[in-house]
Amino acid sequence: MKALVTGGAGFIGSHLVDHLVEQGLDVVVVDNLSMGDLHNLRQRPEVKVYLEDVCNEKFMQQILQEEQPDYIYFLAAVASVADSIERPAETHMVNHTAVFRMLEYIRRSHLEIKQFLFTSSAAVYGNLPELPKREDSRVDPVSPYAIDKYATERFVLAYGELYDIPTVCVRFFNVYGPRQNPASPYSGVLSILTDCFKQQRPFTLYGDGTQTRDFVYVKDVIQAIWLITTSGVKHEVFNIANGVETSLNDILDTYEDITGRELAINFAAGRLGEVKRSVANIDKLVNLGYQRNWSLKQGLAQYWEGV
Ligand code: UD2
Repeated sequence: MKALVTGGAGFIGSHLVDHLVEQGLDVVVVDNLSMGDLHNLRQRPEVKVYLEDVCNEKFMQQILQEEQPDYIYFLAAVASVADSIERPAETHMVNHTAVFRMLEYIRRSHLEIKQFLFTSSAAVYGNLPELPKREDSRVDPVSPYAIDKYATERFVLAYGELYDIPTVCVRFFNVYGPRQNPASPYSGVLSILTDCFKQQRPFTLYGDGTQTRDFVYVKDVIQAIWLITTSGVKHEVFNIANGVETSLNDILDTYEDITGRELAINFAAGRLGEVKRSVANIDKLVNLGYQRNWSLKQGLAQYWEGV
């Protein structure tokens, strides 16, 4: 069995690659290292890495023909709302067009695949008040990033149904864990916080810290993806989250306990257009057999231990 992982040198992608190899699969990675890092991938005979852009249509078609993957995990993305607002046309190419072209190629060339999994985001829910977010909750994608994710989901599911391609979509909430890059101001807050604790430098808190998120440890994310693959489910959308709402203030307290260090905090104005509260309903995943292995406390403790 063979899997193609786009974005496989990235934070979540590289954990998925490790898991797929453990499960006995050969893995082909396509990554242009715009967000990813080769250090995330150990050299192994089972893993072949192509340093290419998923927007290179000819290359992607060639890879599909040559490699004939059984599973396709599309994780390559410009995963930043802010970046999508700065560069909507460029991010649209990666977050939408590259996926659409791949689906179209699969359709035209009648490639036999066992599962095509597209990774979407909680961003599609936007700022609507209903909580927790269920997969059938109303959506309100407002940034180019969220619009691309939602539009692509629709194509992925419609192609699945119309042309009998086993497709599935997942919506990531706030994923954290080892290998998440803290370097950009739009990096995940827990990677930034971890770096602040490690370097003993102050953390900038946007807003009053009462905003909430649903933080999910990357190992649980991989467990969820693998469950979705092995269950053979198709033409469905799944939230991937912890199902627990946590405020930033609570995170700061918990993390201070874990590290035994005190953090200096700079307060700054809340980020414009940001979601105030976020939490997922994960019943659909649980009904598939998902059992959360990592509470926030356990995940953070393991993350910190490895730093
Ligand atoms: C997440 C996703 C984003 C998009 C969005 C959709 C990540 C890394 N980002 O953005 O891609 O899907 O959800 O809603 O998962 N914060 C600080 N200080 C910092 C950094 C962040 O106070 O130095 C705050 C930030 O203002 C926010 C919270 O921490 O209230 C979480 O921020 P984030 O960037 O980790 O994630 P989020 O939910 O804004």
